[in-house]
Amino acid sequence: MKNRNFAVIGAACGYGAQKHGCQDAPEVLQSFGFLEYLNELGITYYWDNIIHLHEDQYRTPLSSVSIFSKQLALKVRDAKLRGDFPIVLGGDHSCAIGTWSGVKASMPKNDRLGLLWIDAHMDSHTYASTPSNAIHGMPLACLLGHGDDNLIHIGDDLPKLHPEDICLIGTRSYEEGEAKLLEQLGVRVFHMGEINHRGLDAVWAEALSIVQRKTVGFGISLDLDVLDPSEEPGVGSPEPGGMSKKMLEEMLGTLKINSKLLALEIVEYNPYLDMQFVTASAVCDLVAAIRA
Ligand SMILES: [Mn+2]
Repeated sequence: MKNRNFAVIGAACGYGAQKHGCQDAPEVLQSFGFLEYLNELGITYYWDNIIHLHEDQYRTPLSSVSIFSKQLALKVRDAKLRGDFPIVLGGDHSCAIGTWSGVKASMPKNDRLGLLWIDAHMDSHTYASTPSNAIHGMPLACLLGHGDDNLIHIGDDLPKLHPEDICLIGTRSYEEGEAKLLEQLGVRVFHMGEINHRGLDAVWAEALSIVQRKTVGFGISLDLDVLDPSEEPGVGSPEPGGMSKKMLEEMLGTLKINSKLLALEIVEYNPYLDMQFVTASAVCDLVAAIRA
């Protein structure tokens, strides 16, 4: 990836979460020195204004996420069309709707997009199954074409992802309704238990083959809550029993020679729950791992 510019896109989105905080993540990461860190690594990047809605655009979480997703999708699409490598800094995970709709919009219609969904949760609810109505619990279902009309037609009317082109890694907390949807669709879920049993490298190899089998390339949607909260406190919805940052860094490091990686998003950083910026540093380290 050495010759590609990074397009760093801050997505100040908190409309999808119940807890306050993730919307300030891009600004805090910027002040923390994320861009200086890219400089130190010798990465050339393009930094755009952080996307956030104006107060008068806010009506309901649903309308806000919908408007936000359209704006984010356009930015991501344009970055791809320039030939840059988009790195989206969330935001709560509802920003995934915009990120991957944007990547898809940059591709020829029949080209398929793979996606690694690295997350403690499934994020595959619809309004019919959600216990909380929080949209950050729905983005993966939306990208598969299941969900509210205002969220599944960003860019065009087609589902952005095929169930057989994606997989979930690190899952350990979910509700029945979303698990059922993924099962019906035939989506491969690598639960944390399977990772502990087989080892992350074995699971990683299988996951990479799934997302590349019928696609032209794949993206990574990385929810920081996949990491163990004892190590990384600064996340929106912490769940015990996660993977170590070191393990994940090693796996991301295997992607350095992989030109099929189309975009990366890192979401659910909650600066108000972070301690001494340890999770902010983790964001930098995880980006560096891919580039190294
Ligand atoms: Mn998530």
